[in-house]
Amino acid sequence: MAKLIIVSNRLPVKLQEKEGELQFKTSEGGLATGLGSIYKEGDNLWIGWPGKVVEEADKQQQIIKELQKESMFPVFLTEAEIKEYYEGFSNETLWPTFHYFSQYAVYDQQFWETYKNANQKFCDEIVKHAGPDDTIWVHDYQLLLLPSMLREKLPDCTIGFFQHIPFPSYEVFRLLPWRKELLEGMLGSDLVGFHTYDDMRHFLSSVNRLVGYGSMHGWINTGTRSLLVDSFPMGIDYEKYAQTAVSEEVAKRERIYRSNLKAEKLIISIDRLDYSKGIPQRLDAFEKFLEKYPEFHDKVTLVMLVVPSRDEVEKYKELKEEVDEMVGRINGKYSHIDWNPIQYFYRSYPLETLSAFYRMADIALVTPMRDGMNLVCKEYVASKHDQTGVLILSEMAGASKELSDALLINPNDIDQMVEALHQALTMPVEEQKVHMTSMQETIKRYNIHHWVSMFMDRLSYVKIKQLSMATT
Ligand code: GDG
Repeated sequence: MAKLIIVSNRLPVKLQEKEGELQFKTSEGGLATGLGSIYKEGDNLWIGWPGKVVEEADKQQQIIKELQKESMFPVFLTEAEIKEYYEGFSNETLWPTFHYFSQYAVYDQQFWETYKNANQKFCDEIVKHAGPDDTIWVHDYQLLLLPSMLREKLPDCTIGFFQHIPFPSYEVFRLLPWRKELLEGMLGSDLVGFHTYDDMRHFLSSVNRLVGYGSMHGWINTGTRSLLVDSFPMGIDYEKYAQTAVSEEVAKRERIYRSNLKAEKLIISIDRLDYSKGIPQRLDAFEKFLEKYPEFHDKVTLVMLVVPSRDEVEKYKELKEEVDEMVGRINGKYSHIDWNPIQYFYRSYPLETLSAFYRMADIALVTPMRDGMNLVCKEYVASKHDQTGVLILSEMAGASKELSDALLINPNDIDQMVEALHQALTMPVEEQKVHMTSMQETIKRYNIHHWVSMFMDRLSYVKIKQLSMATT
């Protein structure tokens, strides 16, 4: 029977070693939840790196055995591959370029060679499991070359590719020395998906100018085959966030946090530590807000959760220092004995804690410089059980295309962010409810399950269309 093979850089598990014993914890990430219902069906499976460098053969065997029970198969990466393929090419070359931070991009031939080899390693593992009738769904920028590698080995397979981060405009993408090879890698797919229409247009324009293929209504003809490029805005597991927010556990946490936080109004900010998320600019805006509106001193607190991320990469270490310094300076300037304007946490928290913060927050301040989609803002909206609260959202997040009821800001315009904060803090409850209700309707409908079925349906449609094109 035909099966679905999902491929991502990381498997949806956390692998830990406790007293020599290997333990797995299934991840609660959005992708894992969305695909969870389908990847365990029938013979479907998931292939990816288990998240830890394991070189001993006996340990690798143990991991393979354990993961197999969960329909997962590992691709083992070496220390050097993690450094050069993952931290290097993926996170120091592609990530900054695709987020319009090309001044941070490192162009290193060795990183590129290892990126190619690592993509080949994924391909080799997939080939062991895939048959000609199978569908392979490849995820994200770490695996841009994989669709073509697979196409070569498995010409009849159905291959979908989804990119979770933005695709930059041609003028930025063309800066990459390996730009043409990257596009050719993606063109091995039958369907290429992005979060937004703009990303899709940028991709088509780069394909046109760098590879020479035009397009019609998203269809590209390579001369030997046709593929479709389309946008699929990713949603969240709405019910999970809505239900967690009204659970007894979350209500209990909220009572504890409220009694400890003295301020009347709470602003929440949650991101991985990443320069694309605009954390320093957000702090700058909050500091200017405190300066301009002193009547809010003692009354408003910014709860800022920053989740450690890529701390081996130099730019991330620098950013951490910058954020630490800014928080220290602002708190040093404005704190009283019983009020800190910023409560800063550099760690990750369980879902229930996140949910309590979402539920309590009068404002969510989501201001990335660039974001493929941004799920935090959607989770906030889903958690507002009484429809109060205001979302301040960057125009540069893919989510802004769907959430036009948010207060949309340009994260480079600090004064605009200051005024948005003031507007949000003084917005009448009735007005908050109108906007929140409308956003909830959108997010509830276009949830993660909708996203998965849209992509899979479109992929089947492409195959049917290709067949009819071949016979006419
Ligand atoms: C990439 C793209 C795109 C955060 N802190 C904790 C925690 N989180 C969870 C959030 C949310 C997820 O992490 C972050 O997702 P985002 O979408 O906001 O951002 P990226 O990690 O950059 O994701 C992005 C996404 O892929 C999907 O396509 O939207 O644009 O960059 O779900 O809740 N979860 C827990 N504790 C934390 O402390 N449990």
